[in-house]
Amino acid sequence: NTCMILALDVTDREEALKIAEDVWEFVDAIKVGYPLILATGLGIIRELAEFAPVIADFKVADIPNTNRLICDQVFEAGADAVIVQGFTGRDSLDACIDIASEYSRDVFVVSEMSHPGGAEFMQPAAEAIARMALEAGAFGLVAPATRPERVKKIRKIVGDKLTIISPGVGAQGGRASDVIAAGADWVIVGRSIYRAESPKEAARKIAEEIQAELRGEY
Ligand code: BMP
Repeated sequence: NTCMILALDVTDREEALKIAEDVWEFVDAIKVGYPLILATGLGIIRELAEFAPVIADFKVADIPNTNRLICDQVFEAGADAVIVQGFTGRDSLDACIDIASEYSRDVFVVSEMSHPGGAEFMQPAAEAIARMALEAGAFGLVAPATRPERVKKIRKIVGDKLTIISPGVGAQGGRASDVIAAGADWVIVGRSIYRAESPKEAARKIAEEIQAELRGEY
């Protein structure tokens, strides 16, 4: 368990597969989203699943019926988990969780986003979204590494019942060890790895920082 998820936001298939091959030993999962899937097609999910479980980040945010149709496609394509928005409400979330449980797959719910704008409208709703995700039986939450104090707050609300994955490390200014200390289970890292001269070394360094934090060396 490396406590790290690679956000693979490149738009070239060969590059994506090369990076996955380089860094798989340092990551527990690979997150793919619109950039890579729109560029290369849904088939990339099965190709990447050879290296690690794949989390499909479609930030699903529609009415229940459309959410159901989207999640069905995502799981048929081989994704192990899907990321959905929480602000669309309980019925929309329930639709995603229903389909996920049919496939025995997982749903992560975004409570509040990591960029500065994520504090404008989402932050005031984040704690209620976290409670809803807990009640609805989601697998986990996405909470911002750029605001470790918010991760701490969300962790208090959900206890150890939900897995917290946290983007915003590196390029967005967050520090992996800080957000792990605040209660995140996994950090999500994109640019700091895939844009590094050596993605493998970059991943190794962040993995080591996390392990040192977990050993209490920070
Ligand atoms: P990077 O490490 O390059 O900043 O990438 C972070 C990844 O996490 C991106 O794929 C982004 O879309 C995603 N993400 C985020 O940065 N903040 C959120 O609140 C939710 C996300 O899914």
